[in-house]
Amino acid sequence: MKNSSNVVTFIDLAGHEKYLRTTISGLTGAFPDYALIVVGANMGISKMTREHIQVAIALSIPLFVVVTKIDIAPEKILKHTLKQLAKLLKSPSCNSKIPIIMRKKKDIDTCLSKDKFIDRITPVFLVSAVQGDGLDRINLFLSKLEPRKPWRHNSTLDAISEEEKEPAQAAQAAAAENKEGDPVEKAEQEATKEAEKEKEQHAEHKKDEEKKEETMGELEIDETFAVKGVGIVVSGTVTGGKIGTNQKLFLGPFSDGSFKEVQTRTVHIKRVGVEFALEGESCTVALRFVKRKDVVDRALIRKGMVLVSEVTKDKVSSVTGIYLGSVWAFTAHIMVLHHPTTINPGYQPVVHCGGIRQTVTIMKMSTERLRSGDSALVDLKFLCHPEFMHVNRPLIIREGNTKCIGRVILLHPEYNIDDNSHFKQIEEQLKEERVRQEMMQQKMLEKEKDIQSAMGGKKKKDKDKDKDKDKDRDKDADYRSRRKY
Ligand SMILES: Nc1nc2c(ncn2[C@@H]2O[C@H](COP(=O)(O)OP(=O)(O)OP(=O)(O)O)[C@@H](O)[C@H]2O)c(=O)[nH]1
Ligand SMILES: [Mg+2]
Repeated sequence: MKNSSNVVTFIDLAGHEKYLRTTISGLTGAFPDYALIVVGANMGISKMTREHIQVAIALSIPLFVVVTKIDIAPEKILKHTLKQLAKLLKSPSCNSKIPIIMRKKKDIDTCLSKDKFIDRITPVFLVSAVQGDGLDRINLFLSKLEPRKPWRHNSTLDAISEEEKEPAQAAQAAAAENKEGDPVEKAEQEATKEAEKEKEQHAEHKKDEEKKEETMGELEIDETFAVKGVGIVVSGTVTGGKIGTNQKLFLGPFSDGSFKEVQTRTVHIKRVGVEFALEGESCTVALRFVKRKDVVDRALIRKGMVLVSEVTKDKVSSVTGIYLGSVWAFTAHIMVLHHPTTINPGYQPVVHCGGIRQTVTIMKMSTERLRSGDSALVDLKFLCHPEFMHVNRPLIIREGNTKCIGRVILLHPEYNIDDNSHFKQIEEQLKEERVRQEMMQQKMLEKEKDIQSAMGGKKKKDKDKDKDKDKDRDKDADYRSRRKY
């Protein structure tokens, strides 16, 4: 661990239907960078394979498939399995993926260098765990994967929360995003002097934010331990900033919505003591309550609780612009993948969102009722206790055979909404966002075309890009190695 430059963490989730709840929690709460779906060559595509692929896609986790036991699968059966798999992946329910079998090492480079792996290409590996066939290719592939930041779902969220606060600022952010875009549009936006001024202010504000983020930290708890002689230890993923030793943090929300001040004693990554853990790393943290009256039993610390460097009450955070407190309810945009009849207000399914898993009540819906295939905005209220939520994070709603996917749009610290007017506002914002996204996509496509037409320069560009990537990696490794073990 100390000498390695590249560490891959595997999270082994359960395959059996009985444990689907746990598997979904693992996929939402452990923030995996990629999902590795294992299929038995001799067994074919099972109901659970479909379910797991669907959940990974709903959570926008890029996936790849390992078809194992090729040593014992008759050729005819293997062919049938691969055909079934291709059919499933290419279907619209899987966002029309493009499965590609990785037969040679070269295929891996081709697939990764296209930078499209994240999007639609789904690598498929054929292996025998017993005879070792194909394992070298998986190892090579794993060593080349880049980490993602699956807990970050900012684009829209920032636009929405900022628009709520200050429409002008949000427009500025959008203008900045479109920097390289349409010159006419740019000219229009820059026409007024006021806009310029605000732009400067925005840049300054951003600098301040960056400075503050240096000392910021957020960890989502997925397990707790009571260690003899150490006390309470929590484990989880760092979802913002860094978590270090002797850092002052807030732990919560407890069932009354409160946060308690704690200080970290030690931080471990894979059982090795470190000075700090960076965003994206899984770690365990030993805690000490700062005030004696705050000391609580380990049993009161739940999955989905957080350690945060800042808690704001009744307002958005000055650092992230996001509400940092406990919320009782939220508005989500959901799509019903399957429901036997209709969903109406009052319905009580379970929501999985990050490390959170709790029963909610549907309070309001933007449509009268929801059937399979429908989508709508819904207000969901937690049944037992408030939670720490992130806007724009994907969620999965389940109850029996019912399955909905969606994302968090708006947080309600307390729920006291009488009418449906907020749905209209959000719908407007979502529409704007879709237009913005389409524009961006269009621009990306145009750029891609430009690159392709300039084929001569392409190879060099790729090389430069690889060089940059290597540089980044070196820098990252350097930063990590400077951390004291
Ligand atoms: N012949 C052969 N057997 C394999 C291969 N891969 C796995 N197995 C066997 O399949 C059995 C099940 O493997 P597991 O790794 O436990 O499967 P799993 O999907 O993790 O099962 P759960 O954890 O129960 O969901 C074991 O007995 C393995 O030895 C392979 O490539 N060839
Ligand atoms: Mg297993």
